[in-house]
Amino acid sequence: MKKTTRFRKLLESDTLEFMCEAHNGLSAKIVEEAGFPGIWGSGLSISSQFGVRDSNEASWTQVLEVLEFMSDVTTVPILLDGDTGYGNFNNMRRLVRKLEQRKVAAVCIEDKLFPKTNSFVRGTAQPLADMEEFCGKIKAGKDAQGDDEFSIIARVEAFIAGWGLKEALRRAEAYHKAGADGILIHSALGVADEVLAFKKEWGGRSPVLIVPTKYYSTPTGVFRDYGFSVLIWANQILRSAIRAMQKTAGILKSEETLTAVEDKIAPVKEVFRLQGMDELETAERLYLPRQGENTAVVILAAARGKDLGVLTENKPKAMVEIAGQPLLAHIADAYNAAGLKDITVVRGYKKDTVNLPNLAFADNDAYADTGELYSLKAALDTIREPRDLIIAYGDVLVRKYILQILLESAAPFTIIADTNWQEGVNRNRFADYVECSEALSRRTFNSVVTLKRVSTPADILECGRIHGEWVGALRVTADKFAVLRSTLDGILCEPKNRNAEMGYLMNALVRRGEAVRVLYTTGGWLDIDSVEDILLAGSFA
Ligand code: SPV
Ligand code: MG
Repeated sequence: MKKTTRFRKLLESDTLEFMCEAHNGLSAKIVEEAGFPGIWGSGLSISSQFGVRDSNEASWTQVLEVLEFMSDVTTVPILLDGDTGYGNFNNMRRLVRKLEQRKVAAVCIEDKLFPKTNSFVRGTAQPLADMEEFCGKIKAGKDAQGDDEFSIIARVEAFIAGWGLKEALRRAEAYHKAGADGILIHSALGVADEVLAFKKEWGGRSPVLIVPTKYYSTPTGVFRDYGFSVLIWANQILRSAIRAMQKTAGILKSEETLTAVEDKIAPVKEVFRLQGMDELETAERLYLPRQGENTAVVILAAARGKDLGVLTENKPKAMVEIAGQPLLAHIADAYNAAGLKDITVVRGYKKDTVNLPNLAFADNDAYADTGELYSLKAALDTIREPRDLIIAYGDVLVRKYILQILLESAAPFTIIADTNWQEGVNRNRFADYVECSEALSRRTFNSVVTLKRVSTPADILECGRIHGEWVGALRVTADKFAVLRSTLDGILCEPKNRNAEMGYLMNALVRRGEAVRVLYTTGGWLDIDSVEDILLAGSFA
């Protein structure tokens, strides 16, 4: 049901209905949750939450902004306290159109002069609007509304200004004739006499609304018996918030600790609930790319890196500084940038120096006489549930796109091979050269290339068979987690394999009949084996 329709139903229902004040999105939501079928957008409260006076100091468009937030987070109708309509008939027309755009159901205007003063501030000194002029304003508003069920309430301030019942009735009648959908009769007395007298005379000519802020001691049943249409609690949410804020601020200032307030204020999770964080989380699952979210990364960083000499005397290679931060931090940054946040680093040599934030650690304390697979086992032992995995070297810098290519692969096992492998040969070191089902060519664009063999120290690949160099990252999908684990255990149960490296594992997987997908690339990575590499890495990072 439209909000305008819902407000009309409240206005025209034959029982007394209650509306409650709100002054921003949060309070509007709270009022709706409390069960109120409608919200009073109080001028006093909205100006107060801005910290200004209820004297049209906040511009009407600033009020409108607040109304928009209130309307967006609620489903019940809002009746705006529109003061005097913020100008003449012309301003009123524009106000009505803007309110309708924001799904505000109704506006109440009072017959005073702009800039208005709150009715409880020297009321009898307040001049009333010219009655005819005010009728024109009502008519203009009614003619401006696009939705037939938008409502305009005319607020009669005759009692406030000290003019008495006769004037109140005369004005109410004129406003009714001008098209007002209801009359709000206001009074600043501590008893309800004025509004009761008015209602008695007015009868059922049109719905009557009241604001019993001052005559609050009158039992609500009296208003019910008199047949008032809507009762408005006009400022109590604001006033209770003021008291609570003053109290908490005072305690915090004097006690200088949260312990005195923590269990007396709303928990942060209540703030999140009111903000609708649940919905956002659901939407994120629906709309945000989730690449990498379920992937755990294992970085093998237990080795010292002897070839770096004094640089690794007191820390492992992974912690050697490159461009101002440890190699491992650069590696973690690249993985983070690809959406990979769950990173376990296997430490060994000088493990206490490997202590970067936001990383998990597993230790291979036997690093001195074991190899990479032994370290991998230490990491897998910390990962209980089957997960997608990326196993990577702790001395290899990679560009983010390399990781993205790896993550996009649908294959159960995937590696990246650099076709520019000849460069490495000149560097006179052992490298993870790979022989594949096919060399890179135009044909491989459409075919699935798989791994045949990785060069290992015990079984070095001859030059003629090399198709690329493994860049040091293997991706395994969760459904092959068990295969990976059992292959690894099978290797490590043999004492002679204590020193086995990653190439050995990949060859074992191939021998078991697993297809290890190879994606070719050129460059985009750098392994750090020498002091010269560190210098190169500075510009890479
Ligand atoms: C308001 O809530 O701003 C009102 C009602 O206009 S009163 O303050 O009682 O005049
Ligand atoms: Mg007001």
